[in-house]
Amino acid sequence: MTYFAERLIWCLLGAAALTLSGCSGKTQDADTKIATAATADTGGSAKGDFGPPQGPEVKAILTSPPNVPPATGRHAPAKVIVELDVIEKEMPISEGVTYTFWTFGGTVPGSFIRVRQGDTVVFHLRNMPDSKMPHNIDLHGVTGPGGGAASSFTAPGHVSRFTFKALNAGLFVYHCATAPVGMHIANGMYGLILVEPPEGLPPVDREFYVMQGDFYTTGKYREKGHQPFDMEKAIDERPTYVLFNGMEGALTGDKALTAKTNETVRLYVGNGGPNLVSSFHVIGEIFDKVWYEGGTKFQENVQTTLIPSGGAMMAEFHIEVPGSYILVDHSIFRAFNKGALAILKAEGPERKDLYSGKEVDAVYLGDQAAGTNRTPITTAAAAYKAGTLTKEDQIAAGKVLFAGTCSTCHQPDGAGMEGVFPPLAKSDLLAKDPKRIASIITHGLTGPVTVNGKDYNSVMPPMAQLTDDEVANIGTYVLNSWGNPGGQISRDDAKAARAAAPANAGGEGH
Ligand code: HEC
Ligand SMILES: [Cu+2]
Repeated sequence: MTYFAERLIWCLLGAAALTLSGCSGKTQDADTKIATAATADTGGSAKGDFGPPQGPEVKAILTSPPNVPPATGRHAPAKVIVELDVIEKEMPISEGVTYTFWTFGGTVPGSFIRVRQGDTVVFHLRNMPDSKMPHNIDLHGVTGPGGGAASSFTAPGHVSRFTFKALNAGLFVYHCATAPVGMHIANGMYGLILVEPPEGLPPVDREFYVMQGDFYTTGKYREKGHQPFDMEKAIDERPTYVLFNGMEGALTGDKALTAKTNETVRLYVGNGGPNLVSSFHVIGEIFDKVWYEGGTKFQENVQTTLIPSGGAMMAEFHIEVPGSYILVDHSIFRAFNKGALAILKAEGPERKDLYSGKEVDAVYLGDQAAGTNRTPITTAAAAYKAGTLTKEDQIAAGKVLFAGTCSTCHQPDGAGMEGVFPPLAKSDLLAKDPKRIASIITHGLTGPVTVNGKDYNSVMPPMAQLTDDEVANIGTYVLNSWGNPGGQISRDDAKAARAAAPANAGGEGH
């Protein structure tokens, strides 16, 4: 049934209070104008009342993230049964870290619900018998006080039922609203309900369900073991984690979202909060369309879109170029230091006409050449040629190179930065296998490492741009500085390390 047929039915059903003149079969133009006027007069929601449900009852298909239920495909209002379980359970929040989540449907975010505007939704909320808390649900797509909260208050081992008519189309957040509300949300009690417009949404190739949330644990970011909720951090809005889909790495590695080039992807993205606003961005893509705030209108050609806490949006983009696209909260420390990072992998043939990949990698010294005294480097190079290179030459050259390459992260005094960049000063990891430094420089290092009793699990990019000479000099400098054991790295050591397999962080030396 078309939208206009729909309107006709609605007119016949006697929504006369709005304006009957909209029903008397005039030109489309006039009709549109009147629809607009009606919207203004009524606040817009009564137009979603298409009368009583028709046809057989429908049981809503609920999906776990990142999956989205299929389109309802319905053209008339129906009675839709939703059965949602509240489950309190321990799950990983990061590698080696667990948290007691409170969930709708056993996942964070909770099950995705998809209905059509005008549907009558009969909502059953079941709280598992082994729950410790009562819970309820406030759906932002409900017209009625509390969005269902008071009617759905459910003790452990009980089930509640309430019914609402989905008057407004849009993408809506739902969440638990039991006191203390902030705590229930912080523990993962939120999800999305899509109310399709009567004509449905335009078909796309892939749909994904992603939801951001901020989490507060007593331990630090990535501190191992079971981590309880930290009320004080939550009140101060100092999250330990900011995550997509409830767990660091929920959508990376082999759990990354996948698509193919030439496909159109639609993301349904919500923000459960409880505190932060998301600056949602996909690195390397431009949203062709964004239904901002989950509403009816779309904006086009958007780079970053704001998703309020307790809000949502839909974004569509066509994929032209294959590769990995990174979903982030562009408040960027959240992405790289609190976990707000997901990956969409697109497969397909290269499109060099659209994106070349790296074309030039030439030396560009810029100001660095003028500002830095590079004499020790040239001295060392000349000494090497003459066959008179000493350890002292290497240390002097390595010192200059270290300042230009490594000190940004490891700090000029090699002290590192706690929890982020491990120290090179008195590093027990280096002492165990001093020659390994050549491999670490040329191949980089990823995965968990322990240095001087502290755990790190981050990424050092490979410094493959350095020549064998430079690697040898930096390595020798580090080994002979800050209480490290001494020793020497030769050009041949560097060459051999570059050719060998990368140093594995999980391997020996860990
Ligand atoms: C962009 C930041 C960054 C730069 C630049 C960088 N590193 Fe690292 N480095 C790291 C990180 C992060 C780790 C830990 C990796 C992990 O967790 O697996 C690390 C680990 C190491 C380690 C082993 C751990 C330890 O403390 O002994 C050594 C040695 C090291 N880096 C040396 C260097 C040297 C030498 C350079 C310059 C050529 C350099 N790094 C440049 C970030 C960096
Ligand atoms: Cu709750």
